Amino acid sequence: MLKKRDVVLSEVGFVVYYAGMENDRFDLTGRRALVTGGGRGIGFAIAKGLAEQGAEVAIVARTAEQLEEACGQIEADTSRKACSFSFDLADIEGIEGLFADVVKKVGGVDILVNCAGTAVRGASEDIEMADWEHVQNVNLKSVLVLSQMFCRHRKAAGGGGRIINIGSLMCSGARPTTAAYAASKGGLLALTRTLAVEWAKYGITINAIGPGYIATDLTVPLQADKEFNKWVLSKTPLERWGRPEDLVGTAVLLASKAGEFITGQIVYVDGGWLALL
Ligand code: GCO
Repeated sequence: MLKKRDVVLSEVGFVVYYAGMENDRFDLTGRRALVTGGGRGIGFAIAKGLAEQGAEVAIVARTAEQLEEACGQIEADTSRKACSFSFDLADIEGIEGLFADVVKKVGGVDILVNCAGTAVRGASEDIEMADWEHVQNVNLKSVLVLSQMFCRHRKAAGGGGRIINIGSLMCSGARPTTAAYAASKGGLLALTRTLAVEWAKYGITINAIGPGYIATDLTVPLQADKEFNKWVLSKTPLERWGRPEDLVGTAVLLASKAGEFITGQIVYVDGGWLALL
């Protein structure tokens, strides 16, 4: 198929410009994406995927070395600018300053991907309050505070914008020993829907992606557990653990013009898990 503005020399040597048959539905050129948890795993894959579609990306993670490497790889693979901010999203008070730093460095933010997350697993009757608070702060409270910063920024910029929250199968189901994580992800879906219906008037869409069991650092202990691994594969019709890259297409859809009429939704990328009886 002819690429956009292909220059084709006709037989008589005239240069003929063809109006592009392509369209810009998924083009993110000129957009600036802030991705939390962007140093590795799902966040890194999504940050790179948005950059592949033309976006400039700012990634946030706790460890500076991880960020250096991630930015270098994104810039090398996509020729798009990537910058990094070492920050722990458990530091709720510091989020306003983080967002201001990102806007100062990148010039603005059009897409916010809330991917940073943590989990504490154990018997619910033994949950320590400090662990509960930490999981709620990172997985839910930080998302609200960052989204508030984003909304005010977008309103001042004249409106528009995309928020993509990384949820979980636990937005709609549960397994024993993950109460803090499941509660945070259930709350994340409710927050996604509330902000979607409230901020639609600002032209901001807010959606969630619900990953199935994805092979990342967060699930290494689970992948290594033979019984757990067997259970995951028995519940996944596509019979494999997901890869972070499996989520990129959905993130691009929700961030781009192609997804402009989608808001308040959760798209499960779960290998068929939730479809299975
Ligand atoms: C767990 C896992 C899950 C996955 C994912 C599934 O402890 O069962 O961490 O929570 O990470 O959220 O969608």
